[in-house]
Amino acid sequence: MRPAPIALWLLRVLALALVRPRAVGWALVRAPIYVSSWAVRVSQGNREVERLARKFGFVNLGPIFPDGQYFHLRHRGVVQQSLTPHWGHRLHLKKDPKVQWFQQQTLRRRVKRSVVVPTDPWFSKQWYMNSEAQPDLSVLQAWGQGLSGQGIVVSVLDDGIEKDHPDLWANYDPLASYDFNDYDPDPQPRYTPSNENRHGTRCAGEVAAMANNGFCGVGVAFNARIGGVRMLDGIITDVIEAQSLSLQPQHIHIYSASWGPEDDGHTVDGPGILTREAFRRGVTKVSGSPRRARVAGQADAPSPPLLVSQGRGGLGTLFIWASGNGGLHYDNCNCDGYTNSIHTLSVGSTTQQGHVPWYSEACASTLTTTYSSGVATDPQIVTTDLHHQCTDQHTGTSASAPLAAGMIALALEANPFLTWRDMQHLVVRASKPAHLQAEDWRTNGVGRQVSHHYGYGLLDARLLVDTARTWLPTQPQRKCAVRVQNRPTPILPLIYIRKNVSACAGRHNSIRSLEHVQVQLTLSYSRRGDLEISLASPMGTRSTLVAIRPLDVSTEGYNNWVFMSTHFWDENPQGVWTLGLENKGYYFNTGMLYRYTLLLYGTAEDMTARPTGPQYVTAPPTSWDGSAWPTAPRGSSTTQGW
Ligand SMILES: *[C@@H]1O[C@H](CO)[C@@H](O)[C@H](O)[C@H]1NC(C)=O
Ligand SMILES: [Ca+2]
Ligand SMILES: [Ca+2]
Ligand SMILES: [Ca+2]
Ligand SMILES: [Ca+2]
Repeated sequence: MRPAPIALWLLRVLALALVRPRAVGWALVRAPIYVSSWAVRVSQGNREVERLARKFGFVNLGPIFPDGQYFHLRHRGVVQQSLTPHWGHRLHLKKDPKVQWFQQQTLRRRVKRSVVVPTDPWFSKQWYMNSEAQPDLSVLQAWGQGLSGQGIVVSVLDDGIEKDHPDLWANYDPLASYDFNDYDPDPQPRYTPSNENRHGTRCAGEVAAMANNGFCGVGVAFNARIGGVRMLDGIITDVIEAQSLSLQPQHIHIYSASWGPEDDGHTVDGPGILTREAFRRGVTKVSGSPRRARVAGQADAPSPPLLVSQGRGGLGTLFIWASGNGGLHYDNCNCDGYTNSIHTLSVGSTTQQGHVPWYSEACASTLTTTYSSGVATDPQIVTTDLHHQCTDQHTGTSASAPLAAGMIALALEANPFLTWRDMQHLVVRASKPAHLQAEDWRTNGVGRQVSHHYGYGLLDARLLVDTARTWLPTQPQRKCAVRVQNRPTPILPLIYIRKNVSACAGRHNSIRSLEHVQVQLTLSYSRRGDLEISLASPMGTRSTLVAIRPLDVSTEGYNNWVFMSTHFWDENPQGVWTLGLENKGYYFNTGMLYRYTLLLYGTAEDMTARPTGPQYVTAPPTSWDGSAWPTAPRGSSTTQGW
């Protein structure tokens, strides 16, 4: 029984319905939104208009042009915004012999062009945003719709933030900041001759550097509030990571992190018990222990379990994570338990020319990609730097995650009711292969192209915000665990383990459309890095869970390690799953597989049945202005499908 998530989901649907007019307003590109005002042309000017107004209950707002032929009327009894014209008044005006022409007014979306292109001197160097790169991140198009991250709070978990920087100070948010290295509220970086603590300040500027202030460039979400958590400049413990990731979870919407275990190509490591708990608390509701109310003279009576709200008012914290910089060491980000967590949205990198950068790590858990640096001749990222400076030399995968965090801030401004899972669905849909080059692009079972280098491809801000506006909430997450094997089996040079899976069909957690898929393995191997592990879905998508890592000579194997793949997103999980274990190295390698569990996450909904592209809400056939005509009251729209 999972009553709580379903109740929560229903609440969210209701909340969404109540505030939907915003989304409806945006849908007017195709569907007009009628407002409570009319333009009318009458034969005898003001006298006739006054008569009309009295007769049908309009307010005469006067002539539109000085010659007094066209008049502006408003009707107080008509809802302010509706998806259908007001048929009653239409009929009245049509029948009146003195009315020569009339038109119920509709919303027109117009944007001030002046705010669209920032005037900042270094914006011309921001090739990934100023349409110099083709395609770029489409940020200009999202700004052109009036989005700039207003009201969204982002925190960069790193080595601090120069909070008095001339391009950051106005957006700096002390409530989204803390110093866990010195345990004080001030995350100002520690200054050293080598400027080693410039990283957090650089990442912060990518998200929220100020616009139109005559200084440096701009952040993707230049009106977002930005905080910094100083936690990488000192000893790092599970406690410090957990505290950083759960700082002010009701205030901070998005955490951006570009750190993890060493990218040395032989580490297999993930978050500790407290940090895993911090992720879990960020996105799922946590039951506290039942409180016992002591009433005088009575025995202890248990009260209902205390529900501690999850991050972002129950919608779930957004953790944006860099995929890793271990490319040179043939590292694989699926050996990094932070980026491969289902709770983090992992971001890879590409160069301006669409090449895989030398530092980039490939793995199946990467969801999307943004631009970053490449070889010396490739342009790098422009952002704020220590000592009130500006730099055009920010690099690596850690430059990509903050760009994605900024774009996600724009999407959250367009629709503040997105859950952490909604956002991942949107990112899957708003990422495109574009010109990104890789040898492993494949089309998965639902027709999307996906690569281990790039996930679903280059993230497109315009597509992301458009899809965000009209997104129908995803149904509660379901999890189906399939224990495939727990008897020791020798790992031959190549073995396949096939399992016909019902995906919990007929049970409360039956899954129709996949989100994340995890494979939990315990195995021994004589040389861990030589073993390539892959997973193929019933729909024929093959995903590499870990490729060979030549530097990983460990004899420890994997102990309950969880690999994750995003490549099966929206596929139907029913049918035969095939795990492949293959020796890709030293001929005499041996090993034993002890335990293999397949963990499927997803929903009961057939996500492929949703219309592609932005979706439109439909109006119910009800009326609240007393007329018999179907008008859609502002905010009471229902969504399709249920
Ligand atoms: C998998 O199991 C289902 C249900 O038992 C069955 O209908 C289907 O034929 C099986 N598929 C294969 C390939 O064995
Ligand atoms: Ca401090
Ligand atoms: Ca600026
Ligand atoms: Ca790594
Ligand atoms: Ca992840």
